[in-house]
Amino acid sequence: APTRLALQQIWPDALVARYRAAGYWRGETFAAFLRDRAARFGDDIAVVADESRYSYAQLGHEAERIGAGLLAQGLEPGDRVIVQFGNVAEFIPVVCGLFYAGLIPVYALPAHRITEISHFARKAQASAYIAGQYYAGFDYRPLARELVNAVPDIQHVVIAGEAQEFTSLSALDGHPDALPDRQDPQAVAFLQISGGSTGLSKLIPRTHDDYIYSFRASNELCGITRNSVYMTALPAAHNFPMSSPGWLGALYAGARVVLSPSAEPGAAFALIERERVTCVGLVPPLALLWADAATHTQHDISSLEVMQVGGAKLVPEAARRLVNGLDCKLQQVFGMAEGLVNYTRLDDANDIILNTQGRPISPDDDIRIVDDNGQPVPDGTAGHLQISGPYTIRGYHNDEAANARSFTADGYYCTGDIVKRTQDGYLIVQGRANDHINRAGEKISAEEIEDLLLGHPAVFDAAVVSIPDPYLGERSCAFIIARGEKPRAVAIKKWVREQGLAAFKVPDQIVFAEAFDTTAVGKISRRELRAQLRQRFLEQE
Ligand code: J2J
Repeated sequence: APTRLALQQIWPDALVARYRAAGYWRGETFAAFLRDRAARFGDDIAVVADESRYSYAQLGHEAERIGAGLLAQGLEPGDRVIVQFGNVAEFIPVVCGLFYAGLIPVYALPAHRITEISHFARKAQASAYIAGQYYAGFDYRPLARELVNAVPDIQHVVIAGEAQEFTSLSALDGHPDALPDRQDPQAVAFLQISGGSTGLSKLIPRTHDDYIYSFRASNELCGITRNSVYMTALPAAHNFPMSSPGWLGALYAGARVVLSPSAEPGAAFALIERERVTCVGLVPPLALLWADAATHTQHDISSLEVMQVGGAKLVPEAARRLVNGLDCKLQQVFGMAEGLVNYTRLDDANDIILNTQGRPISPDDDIRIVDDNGQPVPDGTAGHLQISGPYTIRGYHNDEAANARSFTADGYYCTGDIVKRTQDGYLIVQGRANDHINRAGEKISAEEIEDLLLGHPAVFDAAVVSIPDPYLGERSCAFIIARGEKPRAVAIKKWVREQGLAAFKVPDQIVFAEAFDTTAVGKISRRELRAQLRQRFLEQE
């Protein structure tokens, strides 16, 4: 069947042999390692969220109940299941339950709304949706209702909390014997979502072998052991706090995971004190906020050993502020849900930690930095970053157009990032080649928002551009040519919000323009237009 085929990632045979021989791919599966930890670390606390605590044994039991319960509902191993939770107690048992059942999680962020969720459901041909009743003041049941109407393939909806007409998470029940006892470690284990550089987010198929390697190796580079306490302060479904080394790395090590519902320093510091957190991953704006708050907090956060910062560029001046303001180690992380992750090493010299975004996890991460014509550039020269390696995908799920754009003929992933490499093999991120807005680590596709704006009756044309922002790093600015009378900016923003999409995608700023420059021969490209608008805007400020 075509969907089965699409759920494979195909590395060339020679690379498969190499990755196995090198011990990167060990034939482990998620279900197998989780079972093993439940048996070995039974009474140790695995997950802390709000007032809930799960020991490794309890997490295993919950996951078995949920996994077997979903199969009893008629789902079959290999089916895709959209999972949408905030940082709450149910999230990790649900994901582990899906792994136990051989079901394929599709990770949505809590901020996603019907536009994104129905897109994921269609692309993944998902048959189920699991969410919490409420998170951050939003009720997910009406969204579930809309989803079922929009995408008939969604046959099952499970809600944690008051489920109304849907199945309640707590009511799921099934016999563990129904769970598959073996799974293929080379098969796709889940679908992660891309930052969305062009158009809507793509689905990223990751295999057991490749992903487990990435966080097992990350544990070593981030100092995660059984004694560690890892805090997830960013949304737990995001690839960074999931796998670099993330809560999965922590569970792999037999460590403790603390889910923080808020990344705001007051709340997070209280949890750090209570749980003696040792490691946390943050985006640059949050890291700076934490460093400021740390200077006058009442809380004892001295247990913190490592603060990782990634998702967006940490400029050297900001890195210096962190190093000076914090009593723990700073680790820069430059990663992507498609694969490659770079870390500064914990024992690197300050100069490297402040000025680079680290170097790859694996000796077999094959980094190519090329010019606009695809020719390799020398070290120290900026170019396009392309990668192939033991945990980098060879293609997106069910998206030939994106694959034609984002992968070279010989299978390298074109990251869209412009980087340069130092002589010691560290990478420095310079910028990017495609037009997305990196809003405090949340990636927004300019094209996606432009397409949406063009649907507004009063919008004749729109160009969405990233503008440097002192707090967010970048914010989004929509330049709009009105059709007829100019609408009010607030009305446009409100309209965008009502289209049912993640709030972080609503343009931060709207600027009306009389016309766009389409000089030269005929029209200039969207890219040039965006660059021009950004330039002119910055000159005026
Ligand atoms: C500059 N740009 C960065 C950094 C990511 C670990 C850490 C982050 C992500 C992530 C991740 C950057 N400096 N330190 O998945 O496992 C930008 C780049 C990159 C894109 C990927 C992980 N760290 N970026 O952010 O899939 O442009 O993953 O290509 O969300 O974020 O975004 P995403």
